[in-house]
Amino acid sequence: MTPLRQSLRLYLVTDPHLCCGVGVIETVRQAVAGGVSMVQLRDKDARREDRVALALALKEVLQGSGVPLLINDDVEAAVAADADGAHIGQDDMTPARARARLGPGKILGLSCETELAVRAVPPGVVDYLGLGPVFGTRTKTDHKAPIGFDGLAQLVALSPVPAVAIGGLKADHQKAVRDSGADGLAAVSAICGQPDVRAAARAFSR
Ligand code: TZP
Ligand code: MG
Repeated sequence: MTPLRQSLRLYLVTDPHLCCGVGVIETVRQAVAGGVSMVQLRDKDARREDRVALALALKEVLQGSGVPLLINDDVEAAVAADADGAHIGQDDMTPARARARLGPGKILGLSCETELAVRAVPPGVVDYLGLGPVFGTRTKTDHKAPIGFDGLAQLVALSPVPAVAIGGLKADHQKAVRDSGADGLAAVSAICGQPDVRAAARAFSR
């Protein structure tokens, strides 16, 4: 298994509103203690300088853990913070442009909701795909229709790169995600804001 596939196993995507109890930094600390293997800083409303500052703080938390830190949407913030990579959507900077800004050594993820989008993934540019939403979710309301596990399996089969499932996923979906062929599962609300973040993350690795 390549290190990236391993990192995709349990992917925490942070949400500052859901993490409001202990905060994003403490949430990440506890989630990594619970077995999270990759972290994405996702904060749609932050100013870039605040996003970069938070990324730098998260890098310190993740230092020595082997857990990569990616930044959602904001490739320039990922460059400024020297994060491990960036995750973009269909409406963000193009994958080719993001790759050019990040350079070859960084991880680039792309969200795809449809077969059309997966088929359009440019070769040799993107490292992994985020596929979903598998289920409807209150965490992100502007998504297309949920694809379910059958839809997920179809997109995974088409994906030219490793893939992670997202959208309404809880610990007991782990097996269905694995059966779809995806390399891992990304979660926001099943971990962020849970009363015991570490235990919530650990529930996924059981
Ligand atoms: N992209 C597709 S669904 C989603 C994102 C960022 C949110 C997933 O959140 P949750 O709380 O794990 O359902
Ligand atoms: Mg985006």
